[in-house]
Amino acid sequence: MTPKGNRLHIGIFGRTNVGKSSVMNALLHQEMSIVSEIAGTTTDNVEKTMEMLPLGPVLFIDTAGLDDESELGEKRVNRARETIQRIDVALLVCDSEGWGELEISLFNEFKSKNIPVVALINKSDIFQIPPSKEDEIRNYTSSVVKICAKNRTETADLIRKELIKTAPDDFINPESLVEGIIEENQTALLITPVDKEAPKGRMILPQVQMIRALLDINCTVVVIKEDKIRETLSNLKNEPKIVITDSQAFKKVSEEVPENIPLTSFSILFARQKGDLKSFINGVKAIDTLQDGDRVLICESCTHHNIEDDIGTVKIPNLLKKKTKKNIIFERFSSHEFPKNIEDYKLIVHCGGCMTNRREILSRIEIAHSKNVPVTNYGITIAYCLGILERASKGLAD
Ligand SMILES: Nc1nc2c(ncn2[C@@H]2O[C@H](COP(=O)(O)OP(=O)(O)OP(=O)(O)O)[C@@H](O)[C@H]2O)c(=O)[nH]1
Ligand code: SF4
Ligand SMILES: [Mg+2]
Repeated sequence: MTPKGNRLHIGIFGRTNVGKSSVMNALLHQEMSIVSEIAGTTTDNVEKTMEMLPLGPVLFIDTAGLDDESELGEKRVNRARETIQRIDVALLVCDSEGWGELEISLFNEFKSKNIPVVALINKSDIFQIPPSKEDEIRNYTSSVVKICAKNRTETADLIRKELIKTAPDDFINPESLVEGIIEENQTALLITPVDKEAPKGRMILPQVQMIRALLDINCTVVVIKEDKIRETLSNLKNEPKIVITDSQAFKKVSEEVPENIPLTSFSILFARQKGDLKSFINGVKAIDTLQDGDRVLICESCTHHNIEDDIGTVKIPNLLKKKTKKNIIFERFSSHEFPKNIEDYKLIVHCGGCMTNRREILSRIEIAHSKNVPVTNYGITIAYCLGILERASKGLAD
């Protein structure tokens, strides 16, 4: 199954009762989200993945109405607003009367984040929108579709056509994980420790994705554990074009892989694809300025089961303590929501983001930078603390 982070994230927004959930159900051809005539029916995000050809794997997110004034409304509205940080395309639903201040402010928010917007004028079976109103909407976005969400097949068809036109190009033609580091038919050596963190009986998602990216360009992929490096290098007829290692084995790998063979890590390649490698490399330097009592935020995009020497709670804090010799306060945050008080932190160390999309990581970097808080990520922190960041990121952040 396609990882969630690689799916086009499509958010459905609008006032209560305009038909957002009906649109979601039309797109999915099933009763996924509850529909009713009572305003405020959707109280929390409803997410569903699907294969939408020819776009490919997408994730739909139905949100609560943004004008919900009920007791719980504020929480719901905040939740819907948080969703804006991680969507690639917005479907903004309104009915014939509903293009007003709320839609305009939402539209401006999407525009400021470069999120393309498809405006959906719903309930066309019972309302006829005046042409002047429709023109007004077209002044905001060229993508305007009149729909009747009750008519599912036609609605899904109209929206799909519009999505094909509006989806961001970096989704339609994404850059490969291994772009620029290896060419067709060359050999890559992957080093994947199988330790307590490795799930039983399978490889973790970043490893699988890397193998797939290499196979896509017909490379030979040699996968080993970290105790077979010397043996494998001497057995291979030709030197590998690139060695890609799990960050946790960096030290040993960099000692055993000769300097003339390029070496990088899974997390550095993912940081390049998912976020902004340059920002992360600049951000990591803040480690050297940390003082006693400074707070560092360990930020994870999903909640996962903690294990004994978990990377976020144990490994990264230990590395930073050792490197800085300062008494740093670490706080951990795992959610799609981003903490409101990030200016209280001297550094944010983000996880690899394998379960999230590029948009969410870029939004987080942008928010942090707007508050002058440096951001880096796990893999880059590990490489930096071990003194091998320069080698591992050579030529990748230009
Ligand atoms: N006539 C007509 N009714 C529609 C259409 N689309 C949705 N509705 C009705 O409008 C009402 C609200 O639809 P929902 O899909 O629940 O709207 P929503 O925007 O998700 O509402 P909240 O979750 O409460 O914010 C329901 O009674 C739907 O049956 C449409 O195209 N035509
Ligand atoms: S915390 Fe981050 S790196 Fe870890 S599994 Fe979740 S998204 Fe992936
Ligand atoms: Mg709803």
